[in-house]
Amino acid sequence: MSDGQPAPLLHCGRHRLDLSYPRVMGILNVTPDSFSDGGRHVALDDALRRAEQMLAEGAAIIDVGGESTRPGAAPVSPRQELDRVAPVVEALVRELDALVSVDTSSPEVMRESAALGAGMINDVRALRRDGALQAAAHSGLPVCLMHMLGEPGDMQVAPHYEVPVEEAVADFLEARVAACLAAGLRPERLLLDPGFGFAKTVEHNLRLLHRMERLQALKLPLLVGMSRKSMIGKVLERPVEERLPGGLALAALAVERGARILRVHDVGPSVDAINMTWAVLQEGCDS
Ligand code: 9MG
Repeated sequence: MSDGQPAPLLHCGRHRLDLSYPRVMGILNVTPDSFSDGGRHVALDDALRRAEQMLAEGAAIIDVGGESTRPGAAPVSPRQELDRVAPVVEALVRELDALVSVDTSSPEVMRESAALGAGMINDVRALRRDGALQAAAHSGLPVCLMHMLGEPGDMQVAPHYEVPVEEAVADFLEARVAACLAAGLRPERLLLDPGFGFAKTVEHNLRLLHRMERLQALKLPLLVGMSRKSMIGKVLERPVEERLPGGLALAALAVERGARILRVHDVGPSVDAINMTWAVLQEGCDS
């Protein structure tokens, strides 16, 4: 099926990621509340086992994050973030040879993670922190640029856009791509993400997904994350542990609208949902 998107082979350090079909990125949060409190060694082992399970279920990428970006979350220092993330990145690369993405906005964490063998940078602030553009350019790694206004601490306080949300998101991402190119990042290393749940009401999120074709016009691979998010909770009135069916429906719709990487918690069911969606979309493509 031609969906107007490029079908690149993304160069992620030692790994190559084929984006001619949609792939799953498994979420591995390494904030202190994410794993057992049996000490550093046990927590590292828990993280490794969890990543191993996600890879076995079909994840192509493991996204490691040491800063909570939930609405209202408090900031962490680069040192704290590095202490959480670096041992996990190192172990995932060494023991599992995994394609590791690092969910960070900190130039220090980008540099150190790249040196440890990470294959991708996922920045919810789209390289707007001081020094982040230079650190990402120097790493040579692909970067996911996400749309967000404000900071996680205040982003959900009355989000408002003067133009339709899909236009605001497209304009923002276009400006960030221009900043990246000016800093020496290569266009074939960039991915874009509308940032579902970041400075957006439920209505913004629904509209953005419905009109995601607008972002395909930017001609870069699209990554989306909606897994377990409050937009599902609000529409279906479900607590976080009952949001999987809603999340799978959103994943299928996102693939139909051009997403090539889905960032999810529940890897196995998501892989099935997107592969099934993709099979339908491919129907008739060879004939
Ligand atoms: C870290 N993180 C949390 N939600 C996310 C999303 O929707 N996209 C990306 N790229 N990262 C996210």
